[in-house]
Amino acid sequence: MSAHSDSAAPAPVRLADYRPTDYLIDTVDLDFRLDATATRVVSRLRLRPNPAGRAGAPLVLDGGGLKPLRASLDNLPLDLAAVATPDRLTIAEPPQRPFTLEVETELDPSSNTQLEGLYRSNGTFCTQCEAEGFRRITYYLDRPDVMAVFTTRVEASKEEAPILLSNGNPVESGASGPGRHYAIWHDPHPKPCYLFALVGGDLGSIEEDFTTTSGRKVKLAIHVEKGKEHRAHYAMESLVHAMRWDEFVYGREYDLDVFNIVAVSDFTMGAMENKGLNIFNDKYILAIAETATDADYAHIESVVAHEYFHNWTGNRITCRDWFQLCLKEGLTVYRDQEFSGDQRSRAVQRISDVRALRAAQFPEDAGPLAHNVRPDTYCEINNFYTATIYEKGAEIIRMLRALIGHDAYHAGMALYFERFDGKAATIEDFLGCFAESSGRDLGDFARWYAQAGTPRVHVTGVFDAQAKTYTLRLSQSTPPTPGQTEKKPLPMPIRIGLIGRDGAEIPLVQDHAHNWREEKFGVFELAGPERTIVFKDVPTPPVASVNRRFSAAVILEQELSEDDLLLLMAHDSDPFNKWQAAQSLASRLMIRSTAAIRAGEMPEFSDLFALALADALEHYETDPAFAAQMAALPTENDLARDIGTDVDPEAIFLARKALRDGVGRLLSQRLLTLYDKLQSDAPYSPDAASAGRRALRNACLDLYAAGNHSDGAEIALSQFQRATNMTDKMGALSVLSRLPTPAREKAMESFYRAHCDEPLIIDKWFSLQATIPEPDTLSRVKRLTKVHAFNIATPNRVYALIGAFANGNPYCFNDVSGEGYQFVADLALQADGVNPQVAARLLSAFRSWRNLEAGRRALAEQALRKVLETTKLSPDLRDIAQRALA
Ligand code: B3K
Ligand code: ZN
Repeated sequence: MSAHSDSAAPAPVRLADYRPTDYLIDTVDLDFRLDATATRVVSRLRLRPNPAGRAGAPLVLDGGGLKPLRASLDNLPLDLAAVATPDRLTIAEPPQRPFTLEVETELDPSSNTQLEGLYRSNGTFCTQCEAEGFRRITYYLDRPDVMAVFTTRVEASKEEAPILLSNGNPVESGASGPGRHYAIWHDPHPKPCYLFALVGGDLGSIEEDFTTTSGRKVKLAIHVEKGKEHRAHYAMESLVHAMRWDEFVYGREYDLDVFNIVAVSDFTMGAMENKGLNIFNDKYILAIAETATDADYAHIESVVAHEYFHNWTGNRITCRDWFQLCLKEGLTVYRDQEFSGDQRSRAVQRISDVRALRAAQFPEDAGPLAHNVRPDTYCEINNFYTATIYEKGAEIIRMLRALIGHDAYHAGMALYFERFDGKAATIEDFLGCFAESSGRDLGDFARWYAQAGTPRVHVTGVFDAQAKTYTLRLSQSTPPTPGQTEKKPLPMPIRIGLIGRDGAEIPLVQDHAHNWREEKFGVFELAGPERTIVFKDVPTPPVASVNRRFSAAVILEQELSEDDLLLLMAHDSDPFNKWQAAQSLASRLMIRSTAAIRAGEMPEFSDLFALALADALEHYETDPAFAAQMAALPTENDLARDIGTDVDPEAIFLARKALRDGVGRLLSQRLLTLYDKLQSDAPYSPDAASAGRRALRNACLDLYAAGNHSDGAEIALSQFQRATNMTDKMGALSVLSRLPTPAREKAMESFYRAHCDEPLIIDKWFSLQATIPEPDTLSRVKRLTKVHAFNIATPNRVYALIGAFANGNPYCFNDVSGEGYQFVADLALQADGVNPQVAARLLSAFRSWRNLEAGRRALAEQALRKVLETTKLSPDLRDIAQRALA
């Protein structure tokens, strides 16, 4: 099982080439004898010719570096040498009737560092099969449209693995020879093999009983490293909330007698939705006040829900092929976002989702790695678990719902569940349900899936004092992306409000085309390249609040004066646009300062902005978490994106620092007062309201310290020393990390000493140090790669240290020497020998290299070329390097 295929890059796979398989698999019987280095797997497949396939075609099963021991067809032994290679098993002339194929393979889970297939994490046997990991366990038709009923027997040493789990329901268990035991699991729901899972280990568990609305009793269990059971309760609560929510909002019930979650420390992604047996990165399960921040709690709630929601959107209805990945991922992200919005503040949820979309998806869509939400072609499917598939995929569902309305949306979903349950579906199947439920032709809407790039919507408004009308002109265009020069207009919902100079909302009445739905909900459809909307009975020149709630996933270009933005900041009844106004104004100031700094002039400052911000923070009562969002000024990456070309990350850093420092200085007293007022002695609770107060308090400290270094450091140090929960501890340490004082190094050291045996906490320590915006951070990070706690084979460690440096420290990553680029490229190469998916993710940090100013651009290109020139690249890393440079 080598990480690299021997030959050159694999041939691209094309959506247009899809055809059904020639054979179907009805049932799979698996028998695992777990062993650290020599696990034996017997697979017995019941196959039959597919009526939709080619009669008499050879049967070709996928393998991934397998070691076959024997094979038989209908109990007659096959000549292994003739039929099997590590990557393929071929039966040239299979029977044209149902038949049984049995194959035994041997695996070495201990040496599997790719974390795909069967591997070990801290001694626990576990699996990860999506997208194509099952073929690393046994030969199979490893594609999502082959759905079979699985029965799995697992046998292991009783001492090493007292817990034996697989998909479905437990059927039987018992002793099997000296010191060994077994368990049999049966999953009645046909599924593709990417949803197969197995776990064997010595774990601690918590359990809970759940009864579905229709009365099915379900045993819920979460299994974690022994001694950490008490850290799994929040995840369990989240699971129960998610199960209730899916019953209530989508009418979806759980469908097995047990639901197991296992947390492991070595996991490439966040978690995996295997049927009845979710496997999680322990980062998204374990939390108590002393170890996890409020943000960690929120992530746990959303990831637990996300994986649970896949039971219907992904598992019961799966994807016909991997091009349809967004069918399950975009939809499930949308569902988890709505769930979190219902559990917490809707406005704050929307703001954080849009922040994430802009931070990860917009740059992808604007750079060399841009791709359709449903790609036409791929070389390495693992490189398509992207922000575009997930986050933009979710935005498309949100827009669909806004366009057709709540009722048609839910009627369409009900139809989808009914019609495609137990099937492997396509985007066309999905959209067809909504075309039917809404009576609309969704042909144009489907372009959202086929056209890459972020649309730009340009808005202008004209007030006619005589006629008392306000005319709003909207127009859209999408810039070209790699391989797609011609772009067509996309139907999109634009939510609009008009605000008078007094701050009051003006009712929306269209002058000619009266449309009660648009006027009532304020959602206007922009379907073609442009649209003009004339509002009547507008008494005074209004300010248009456009794309409220970020109703369309676009870049808005609206000419608003600074007065207009201040008005929206103070009065917009739409919290998203209130926040957006603050962001836009701050961004405008900092972008002007960036240009000034590059020209050798002084940065700008605006007292009015700072004072408006203070007002917003002080009016925090209704939603402190929202106020904390107001306080978080656009990041350096946000500014780089808004600037677009000829980006100078150092000037951006200085401009942003200047505004933050200025705000902190001007508002010193008010920030400090608020900081004190928000102090609480109540015991820690992770609920949204308490978390919001902590977030705002920490934001106040952060801004205060920006303008008052030595005082700020003192307060931060005292908060750090007194903190009884990780949120306040990290809040303080993060403030300290940006202040080059001896207190910082002392705090870092004491944090390390306190938590050195807790890898998930040390990850926070890695990330903080990797994001210090100072010239010697690179040497610090290099030093940290040598400490005992760092391990290139553990994805969490690599993301926490190297990922944070590459993505969260633009000042140092883009150092004018090019050393940041070299370092990240070298680390990606090192990681490639261990876990190619992690390596590919690291290298994606280069996705915006073309937007840099000429000097840095050349250095970034050099680093990428060096990667590409390396011999023995994994297909994953090669694919990213090639596309980034194309
Ligand atoms: N479906 C998994 C991701 C699998 C990653 C494969 N490389 C997690 C999720 O989206 O729920
Ligand atoms: Zn998912």
